[in-house]
Amino acid sequence: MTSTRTLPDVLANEGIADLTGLWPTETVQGWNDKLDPMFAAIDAEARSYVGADQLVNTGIFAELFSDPVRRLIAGIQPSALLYHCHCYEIAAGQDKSHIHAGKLQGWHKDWDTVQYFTPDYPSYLSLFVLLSPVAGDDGPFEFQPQSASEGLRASAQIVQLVGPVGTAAIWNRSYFHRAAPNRGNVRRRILKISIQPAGLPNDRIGLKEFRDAFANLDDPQLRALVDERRVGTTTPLPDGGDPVEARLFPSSKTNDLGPTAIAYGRIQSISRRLQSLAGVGVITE
Ligand SMILES: O=C(O)CCC(=O)C(=O)O
Ligand SMILES: [Fe+2]
Repeated sequence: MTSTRTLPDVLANEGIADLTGLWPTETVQGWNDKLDPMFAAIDAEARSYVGADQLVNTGIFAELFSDPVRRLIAGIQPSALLYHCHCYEIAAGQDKSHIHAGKLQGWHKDWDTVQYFTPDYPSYLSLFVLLSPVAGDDGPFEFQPQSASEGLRASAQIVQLVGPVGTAAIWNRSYFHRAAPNRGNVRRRILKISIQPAGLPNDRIGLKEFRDAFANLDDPQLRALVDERRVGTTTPLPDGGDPVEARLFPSSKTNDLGPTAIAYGRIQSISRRLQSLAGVGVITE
């Protein structure tokens, strides 16, 4: 569904937009050819990762941050810096979400985004590219649009990220979302990028994974995305960006949460907010 609204507008006010097609399917298949042996070596783990440094070494990083992708990112956040950049697999045959399973059937906001949350501007974004085909029982990512400030609602309309390899979305980490349980018999594989303005605190860009990525990149336009020295600055990305029209994701189902769960979630949300304002208990994931 196309709209005449820009991505920053949609990401601030609906929270999620469709990026399918931004990475050609053949390119994504090529990434899987490289990733298959890497993941095969670690498939005993409930959740397994291939990090930013490995994405650089395999050449995937350079294909991932192609010219149109960098311009799209800079069109939303001129000074974007990476916060996450990895591929991960989650185990098959599960009856619970792989993350935050204990509460609200896994529904959560990324609480590390709450302290500097701004309703009018999408500061904390993730991009997902499906690297394995995902149907309803294969642990789809689920997202509740139109309610970053409202909180989680019982039986709310939600977007489910299902589709073939290459299906992609960009979403606001301050909205409620979850991974549905991966009940199927295939490990679900996703490529995840998170971006935020360089001026915001960033406790991940100094990790070895990103330092090694930086050290092994030559292209200044790619290096800027992982340059720890940009933290705390407003330095724009070198190539600049264009405003991009958003494609909306239609909601396809409702969540299974009832009023009691929602009331509990409200209390939890208030308490997290207070902790965050007090500068304690900030959780990153
Ligand atoms: O794996 C997923 O589908 C969602 C994980 C999640 O909560 C996140 O990336 O913030
Ligand atoms: Fe999350």
